[in-house]
This record gives sequence, C-alpha cells and structure tokens, in this order.
Amino acid sequence: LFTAVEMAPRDPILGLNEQYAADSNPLKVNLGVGVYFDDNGKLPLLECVQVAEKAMMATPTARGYLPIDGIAAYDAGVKNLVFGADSDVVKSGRVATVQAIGGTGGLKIGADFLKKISPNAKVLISDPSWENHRALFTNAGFTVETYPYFDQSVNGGLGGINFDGMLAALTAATEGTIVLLHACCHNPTGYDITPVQWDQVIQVVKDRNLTAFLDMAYQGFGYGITEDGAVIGKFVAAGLNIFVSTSFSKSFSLYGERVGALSVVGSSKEETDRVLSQLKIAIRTNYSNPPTHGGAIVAAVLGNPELRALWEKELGEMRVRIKAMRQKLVDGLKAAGVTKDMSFITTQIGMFSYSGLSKDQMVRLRSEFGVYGTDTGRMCVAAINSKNINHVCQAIAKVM
Ligand code: PLP
Ligand code: TYF
Repeated sequence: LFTAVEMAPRDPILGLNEQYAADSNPLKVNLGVGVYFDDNGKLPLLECVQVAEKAMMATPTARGYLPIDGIAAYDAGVKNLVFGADSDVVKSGRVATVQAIGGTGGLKIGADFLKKISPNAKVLISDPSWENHRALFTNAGFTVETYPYFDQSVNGGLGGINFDGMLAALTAATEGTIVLLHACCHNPTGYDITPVQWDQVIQVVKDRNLTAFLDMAYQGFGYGITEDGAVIGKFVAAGLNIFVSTSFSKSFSLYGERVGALSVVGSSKEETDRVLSQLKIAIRTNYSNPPTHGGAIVAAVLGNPELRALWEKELGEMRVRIKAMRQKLVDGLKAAGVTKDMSFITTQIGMFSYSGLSKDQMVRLRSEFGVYGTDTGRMCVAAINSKNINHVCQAIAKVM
C-alpha cells in the first residue's frame, strides 16, 4: 500500500524548529517560527488567561460536545471584536461567525464553503504570502496564483510594496476571483498597505466583483485592536460580502489551544442564516465540532469588561516590546558596523521583518551563529530580547 509513498518535504517554517532544537550552540536564537516570546525568552501565559482559567476551575464543568459552530458566547465575542458590537452589520444579523480550529481552521472552512459556491474561481494570494495559504486553498481544490506585493527593488533597493503591481493584478482578475488579503501585519514581509491604498483595493474588489478573504492572524499587533480591525469596517461599509478568518494564537498566546474563527458577511439576515447552515456542513464534514477549552477562555475574557481590558493591556505590552526591539535592531546593526540603511525594520509592522538577506546569508546565520530565520530572509522580531539582541546584531553584521 505504501511502497510508492514519497517523503514529503518539511514545512519550511515549522521544520526549522527541529533543526533549532538539535543545535548545540549555546547562543542559538530561534527567529524562524512566528511566536511571541517575552524579554526573558519565555512564551507568555497571559494573566487574563490565568484569571479566566482559575474561574473555570473553581466551577468545573463536564465536556459535552459543543454546537457545530462553537460556543455561542465565543462567536458573539468574535463578532463584536472584529466588526464592532454597535455595528449595523452585527445588529442586523448579517455576520455568520463560527468557532474554528485556529486561524488555519477558519481559512479551511472558508475555502471548503467557497469551493462549493464558486467551484471555478481562482484564488489569488500575495507574492509572497504565508506558504500555508497556497497549500490550503490548493488542497481545497482551487488553482492558486499570486498578485505582486513585495518588491526588493522598491525604495532604492531596500524593498517595499509594489502597490501599482498589486492593484493592476486585481484589476485584471476575472470576475469572481477570490483574493486573499492580510488584514494587518503582513506575513512574511511586515509591510502593510496604507488606509488610502486599502480604499483603492476595496474599489477594485467592488468594481471587478471579486471575493475578498481577509486573514486576520495578528489583530492588535500593528497599532491596536480597533486600529487593526478598521480595515474590516471599510469592506463592510462598501457593502461587500467578505470572509474574515481570525486567530487568537498570537494575540492570546494560546497557540496550542487552536482558537480561531471564520466570519462571513451576508447581504441580509436570511441570506446569512443560509450561509451559516453551509459553514456548519463544512465543519461537520471536517471535524464535527470544535474543542472546548481555548474557546471557553477567550469567550470568558472577551465577555468580561475587566478581563477584556486586561487582555488589551497585555496585548499592548507585546506590541510595544516588539516595536522597541525593532528600534534596538536598527541601532544595534549600525553599531555592529552595518553601513546599509536598515531603518526599514521600524517601518515594518507586526511580528516579522523581511530582512533582504539572501538564502546563503540565512544559512550562514544558522550554521555559524545559531541564528534561525527562514530561507526567504524572514526573521521573527517578536523572539528578539535584550539578552540575545547583541548576538543577533553581531551575527547579521558578519554575514552582511
Ligand atoms: N494566517 C497567517 C497569516 C498566519 O501567520 C498564521 C499563523 O499561524 C495563521 C493564519 C494561522 O493561525 P493559527 O496558528 O491560529 O492556525
Ligand atoms: O508564519 C509563521 O511562522 C506562523 C506559524 O505551517 C506557522 O504563522 C508557520 C507554519 C505553519 C503553521 C504555523
């Protein structure tokens, strides 16, 4: 049965974790996978999560099956967070939100549903994008192509967004094309388009009758929860039927609990109810219904004003620390002798920096210095701290 089964390639990002774990270099630093670590290099367990868990443990509950679309209070919390509690679209019942197994699960449920209603549509993802975007939509049966996004030749060779190219590709897309957009904190580049550019994208999506799928895996890591979510409000205000996947892996530091969601905006309550019924079929045929624990934590935090404020404060601290590390990286690289202008690192936003380093340089960083980033030159700034930054700067300076 398995004689012809080929060995699959390792995940280019998660595969680095194994290599990192096996490295005996005492100075090793893992800037590969997109995970936030605090200044002591520890994965944080947020206080808001601990308080919610303590309250849950004080009155333990049995674990029955959840409804197919998840915990009702969780779905309501996500809706309010992503679209605003007072928004017309929520109040009029035009948002269908389902709990999902991480942001990945939200993308997969959305992809399966889209394949049913738009079987011949093409999917466009940014060039580059999170590699799982391509794999996931391809697996769901779609042909996946790219729209231009990052261009190393922009900004005098320092790199940036080729917005004209992006807009031209979207304008040229056939009607009904599904366009995957990073709502904020673009992975892997760290470059986001401006609010004015978003308006232009929305106009093209509308004019060309495209389907926008917004992946929001980093809400709160850019400028704030509300600020980062504003782009969703723009699409809704334009009267578009959109898909939004949400991940709480990073914003709640709940990676292993697999907490995410998918929200779909319909044109009326009646239409949205029909959409929800189909999303539930997609869930049922993938994994029946979601797990309880992570969703219960997030529902408890989002539904309690004090815990919600505590979460916002803790998320703000993560955001501020990453920004401080960006500045320290720019200063540290200069002090280590790098003459190239690296200030683009502070223009980038979210967890990642596309460094502009070549594959050869990234391989040297790993083998000679134990500094792990992806072959594409992406580094997770959220894993840099006051203890490892000097080594990171010295290592980068040496390979440059
Ligand atoms: N989308 C993007 C852009 C991501 O970077 C990630 C990261 O993990 C995900 C989706 C998936 O999120 P999750 O880990 O919650 O499945
Ligand atoms: O891009 C990242 O590093 C995160 C984590 O298959 C991740 O989004 C990476 C690869 C993968 C799943 C999650």
